[in-house]
Amino acid sequence: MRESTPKTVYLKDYQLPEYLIGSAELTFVLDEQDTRVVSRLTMQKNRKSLNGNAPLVLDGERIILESIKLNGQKVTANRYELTPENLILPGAPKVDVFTLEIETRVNPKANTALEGLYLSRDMLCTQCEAEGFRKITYFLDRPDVMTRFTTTLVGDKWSYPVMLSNGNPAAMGDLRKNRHWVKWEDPFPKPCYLFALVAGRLDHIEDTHLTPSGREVKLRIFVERHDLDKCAHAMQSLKHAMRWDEEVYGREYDLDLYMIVAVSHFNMGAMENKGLNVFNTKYVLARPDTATDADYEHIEGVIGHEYFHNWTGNRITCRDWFQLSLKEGLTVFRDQEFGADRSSRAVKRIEDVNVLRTRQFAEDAGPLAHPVRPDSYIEINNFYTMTVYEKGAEVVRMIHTLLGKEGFRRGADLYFDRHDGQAVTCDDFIKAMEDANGADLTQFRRWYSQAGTPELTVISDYDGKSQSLTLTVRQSCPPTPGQPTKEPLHIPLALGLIAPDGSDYPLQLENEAEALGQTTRVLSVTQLEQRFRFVNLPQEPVVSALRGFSAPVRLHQHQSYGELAFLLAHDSDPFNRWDAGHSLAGQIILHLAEQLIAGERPERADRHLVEAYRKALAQSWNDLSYLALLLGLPSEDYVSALMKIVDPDAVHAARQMVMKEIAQMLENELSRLYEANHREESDCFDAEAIGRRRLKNTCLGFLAALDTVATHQLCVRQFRAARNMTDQIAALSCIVNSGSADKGACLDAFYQQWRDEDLVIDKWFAIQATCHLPGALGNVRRLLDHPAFDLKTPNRVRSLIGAFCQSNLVNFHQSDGGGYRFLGDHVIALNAINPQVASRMFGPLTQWRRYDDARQKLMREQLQRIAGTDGISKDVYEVASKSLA
Ligand code: 0A1
Ligand code: ZN
Repeated sequence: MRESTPKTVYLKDYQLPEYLIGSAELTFVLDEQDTRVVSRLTMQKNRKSLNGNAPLVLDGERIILESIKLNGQKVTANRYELTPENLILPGAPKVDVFTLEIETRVNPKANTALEGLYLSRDMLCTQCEAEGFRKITYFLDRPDVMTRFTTTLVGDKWSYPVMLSNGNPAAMGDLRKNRHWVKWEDPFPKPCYLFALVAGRLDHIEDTHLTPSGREVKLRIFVERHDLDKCAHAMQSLKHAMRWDEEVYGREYDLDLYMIVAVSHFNMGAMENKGLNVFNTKYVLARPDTATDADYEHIEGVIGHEYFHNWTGNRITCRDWFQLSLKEGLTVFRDQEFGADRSSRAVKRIEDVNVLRTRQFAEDAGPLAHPVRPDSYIEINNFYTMTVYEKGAEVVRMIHTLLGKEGFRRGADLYFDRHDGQAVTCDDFIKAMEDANGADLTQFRRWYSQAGTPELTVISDYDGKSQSLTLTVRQSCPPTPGQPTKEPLHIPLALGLIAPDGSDYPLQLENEAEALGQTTRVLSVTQLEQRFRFVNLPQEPVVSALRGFSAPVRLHQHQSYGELAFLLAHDSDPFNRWDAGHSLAGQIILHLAEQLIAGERPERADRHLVEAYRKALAQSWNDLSYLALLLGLPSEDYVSALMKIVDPDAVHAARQMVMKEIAQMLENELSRLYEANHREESDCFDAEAIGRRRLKNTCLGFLAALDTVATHQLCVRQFRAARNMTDQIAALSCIVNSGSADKGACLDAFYQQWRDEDLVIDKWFAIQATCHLPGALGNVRRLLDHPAFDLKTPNRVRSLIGAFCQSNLVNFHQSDGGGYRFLGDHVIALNAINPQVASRMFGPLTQWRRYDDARQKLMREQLQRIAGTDGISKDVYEVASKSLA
């Protein structure tokens, strides 16, 4: 166990910083194992802080202190105090403004946690968010201390020909012994979490962007030489993102240079460091033969996300880490909208909601549930969550829905004007939205402070005589840790009413003189129970509620299979149309699973689904990606979420049954559609080609469920002929999950073809890790010994261990607890190597309360084992202890 319980940090304890750092001149003498850092800080007492005579407490961890000077005078060891986490000067400096010069050393190579300054292959790089800067040098490591940074990098020309930091290059020169130096200046004050440096043997591609105000910005993407041919899409994405932010938000970039570096060892997706984004290679590198259409889309999304942070995050940053969603929720909302504008809005919305409903809803219902603005944490790295990011984005989206597009833009303009250059709170954001619109969001603010997914029940009552429909809407929110009771929320409920002929009724509420022609209305639900009466409805309508998923709630509505099939056929709201089909399929699978659990042997699934699919297949569609989504069955996660006690075996078996039945009943239609959309193309990336591939591979997935020699041949044919990764990997996945005799040969061929492309080899691991056939765990264990596997590379860990535990429910939850032990082993191993990756890995175990007694016991055993680990990190301790509480 830990020697001491890690301490909890509370939002209510926030205090202004007692000292500020106006400027920091940093010099790094780079070395793989012994980098010297000289930091010259211009500091001052913070006049706004009450306690002007407080001791100076700097943050710093795992660094070797060489010397300190205060105003040029050496500070001797008896005049400072060193703890594992701080450097303390007990007596406050006598003057208000002073300089502090601190010399320290760090070992990047020993830094397997990948936080602070570390080595990725032979490249030196940094990750400072949230609290990594304190692992580089002593500093006031908090986001409300904003500093002007100047960085000089000194290094060997052969090892570090390229040396980058934030801002603009200011000077450079040669030194003796084949060494050189470069000086970077960032004119924008920033918190130290946005500091970055990168040094190594890097190549780059370059482009330019002309801003509306006429400035030319140089854009550079740095990668290792062999990856230069995989940067074009990232560059295009960046240019699109820059244009989009100019057009939609009127915001342009503010430095002369924008740099992106791709590194292969990275804990997360990417990081928005000012002027120098550091990216996981996964979100930069793409070539048609190495990356799937989904990869292309994710790259555009993440490039956009990091670029948009320049305004929402960097120019205006967070006062403290409790406000993380101020920048993340808003920036995710911005990247989602960018994606929607760049491709199909409906498809994008469905994908985003799918992630929210399966993953964020589970988080919100589990032991780690927390509000969008958490009020306490042990380790802030544990709060880069689905709730802060995705639910945070939904909260911003609801403001957009309530204020409308123009109102939202007015609010954003005021927010940027009012707070540029400041570190602010979520409340400041809402205030700007209110002030710009004369709106009152008092009740709405509860979305930031209340955890848990609200339940919204909609009951409709049609009265033929008065031709009116009364909707009774009720809201409630389940208790979450630390929040036993909740207040009602302000929920925007978008809805439509559909006539029996499939057309939308114009909507008229009882107190209105006439219908205004609108067919979707946003109702403001603010009370526990509320009634809305719609009039002028000659025939009973079908209610299409929560259109576009207008609020992150669980909707309860009594709908028959027939009504869902009707909505699937007619709803004019593309999200709800898809959702109706999804819900229909989900309920049918759930019903089958329940029959299996009860020991029945259901012969076939309800026919509503097959008939609805048959209808959909007979129509002609413009957006083939959308059709592919319409046909896709809900995930096992989605179905599991509908069960009181999850039975992973029953869910899997039921879903497979439905998959196979659809394939049997619609084999001709699916085969025809497959053939009609199958092309062996290598470099076609327009929406139509992407849609064709998505639809075709959805059809292939169904057909493969038949698991016959003919379908094996079909998959192998596609696998062998594929000239793009989307088709190749789709076919390989079908093969691996089938009884095909060619399985081993295809896996080997794939490995040989791609052995030099790390990101493709990640896919090779993931495909095997997610194989739903029996024996997958044994195979995953064997793959741990594969020469290409490495516990120190987060992408590899996620592709094998993460994929198995998070996306292979049936095998992870095998009843003997083998999957749980496997995860326990690796969380413990990773705890010592990389605590962030370790703690992000064991999400599945935290959900133990959703399973049967036997599984609960086995899962808890592993949590207890983890909690008892020697040398447990704060990250892992927090998740394990909260899960068990
Ligand atoms: N701010 C980044 C996410 C990020 C957070 C933490 C990291 O390391 C601990 C790295 C990246 C983003 O939202 O993209
Ligand atoms: Zn972000």
